[in-house]
Amino acid sequence: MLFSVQASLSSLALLFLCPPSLRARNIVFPPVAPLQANSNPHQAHHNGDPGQNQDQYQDYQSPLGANSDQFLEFDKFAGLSTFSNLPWVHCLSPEDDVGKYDIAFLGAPFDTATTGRPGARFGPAGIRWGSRRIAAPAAWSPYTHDNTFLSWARIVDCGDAPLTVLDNTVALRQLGKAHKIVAGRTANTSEVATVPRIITLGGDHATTLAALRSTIDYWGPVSVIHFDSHIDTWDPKVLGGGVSHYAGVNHGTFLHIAHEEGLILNSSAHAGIRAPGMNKKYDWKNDKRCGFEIITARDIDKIGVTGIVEKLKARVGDTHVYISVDIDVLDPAFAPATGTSEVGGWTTRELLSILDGLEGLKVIGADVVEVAPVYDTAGETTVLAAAEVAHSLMSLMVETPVKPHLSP
Ligand SMILES: [Mn+2]
Repeated sequence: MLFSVQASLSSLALLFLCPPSLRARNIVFPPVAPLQANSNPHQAHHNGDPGQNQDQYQDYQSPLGANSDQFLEFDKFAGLSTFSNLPWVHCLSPEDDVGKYDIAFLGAPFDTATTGRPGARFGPAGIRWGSRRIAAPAAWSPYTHDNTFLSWARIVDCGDAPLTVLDNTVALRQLGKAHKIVAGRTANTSEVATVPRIITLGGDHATTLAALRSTIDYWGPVSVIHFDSHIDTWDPKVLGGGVSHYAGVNHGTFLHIAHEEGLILNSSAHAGIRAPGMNKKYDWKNDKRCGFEIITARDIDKIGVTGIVEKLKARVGDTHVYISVDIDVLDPAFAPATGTSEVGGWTTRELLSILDGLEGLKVIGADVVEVAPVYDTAGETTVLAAAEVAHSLMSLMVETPVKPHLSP
């Protein structure tokens, strides 16, 4: 009681002793005044304080100025969730004119071809959620000082392809059709790149088969750089045990099938492999037959990030490249939210450095798959990593525009 009387007295004393300007901060709500001031950097002061370092901001225009066009458009947490707050385009509309684009994100909510934990059907939504702090006006790389969102390419999010959860054969056919529609539109910046390129947000890894069945139309057979802890070239007779033809098409056999269908070149590579084979020799021999060279997870300890980048670049050479990133290439410490975790994997930083090191390759398609958000941490470890992986894949596409030599 005594204490509170003393406290009240001292507050009163402060009120009378302090000059009015120190009694309270001059806050208004909504905070219109500071925003208006910011809209012109030359008048960026208020309350009579011109600011000490005003000159260094003279070439900087705040995207949030109240008079700027983006005042009601740009907010990382507003509106509906798209990948990195990109504009949504109804790419799958039957209409001809849906708005043009050069690079498209396409969700593939599909997880009924998994052999481990299901849940990747929620991957596209999870990756978008993990990307919500990435936004074009503020995406300047601290490493390159470039902003690949603000380059030549118009980049959009097409939303998710409608895929049945009750029949894998039908679902993969639906996804293939969606890919063909999205890639079949005229590119926005046609003097630079005539065919839009797609980054798929998976979905279990079988979704890559549908993507490769579409890329063949324009790009022919491609080299696949496959980041994964598993080889995924398993013979359907081995993985699935030959239960049925239907069971043979799954997230561990799709690269075997892609090879059988002539979709990929013999200059492909796995990176980050550490899961065991199911037999002593056959899996590895079959993997080689499917066109792959193996870079194991532990190779990074011997040759480092640079060595892995050099190996991958030498392997694919000048060919068209499809990059597929199974998030389980990362150690479960960095990506717990996936279907078939394998310990002893790469860190997020290592993977991002390797991906960025692939600059210059002719990347014609890409994906991030096997993200199953239900197993993620409260800190959203996996979806944050997956979002940044997708951002890196997008940057590779922007850095190297490519034109196809085929027309379907
Ligand atoms: Mn995989």
